[in-house]
Amino acid sequence: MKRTWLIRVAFALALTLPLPVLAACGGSSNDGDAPAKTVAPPQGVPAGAPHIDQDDLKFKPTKLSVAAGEKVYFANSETAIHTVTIDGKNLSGNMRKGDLFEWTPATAGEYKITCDFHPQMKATITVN
Ligand SMILES: [Cu+2]
Repeated sequence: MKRTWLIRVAFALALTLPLPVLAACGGSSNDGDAPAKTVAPPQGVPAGAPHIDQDDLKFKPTKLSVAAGEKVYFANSETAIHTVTIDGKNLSGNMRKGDLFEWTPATAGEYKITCDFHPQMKATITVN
């Protein structure tokens, strides 16, 4: 009967789905200040691209060095709304979870990154 078949499929899925989730949770927790581990970049950020994550009401990492003309990605990974405010100018607007903002500095220098909503959120990007 069709119903039996459906139940079997559902049961098989229930058995297989949790395994990758459990495997992904196996690592130790990361406090954010711990040395960066090799983790996948936030969704939408190309592998290896310089990026800053907005998570735990922090920018992660808080220091980043890039070359002039190199694209920097900012990703909001949590439900709190953040901004990417660079040297006092809100360039991103409100960023919600999953939003990406791209910024390509043209000029070498040191740029202060802040969030309009969370004064404790600070990062510095050095452009060489
Ligand atoms: Cu914020």
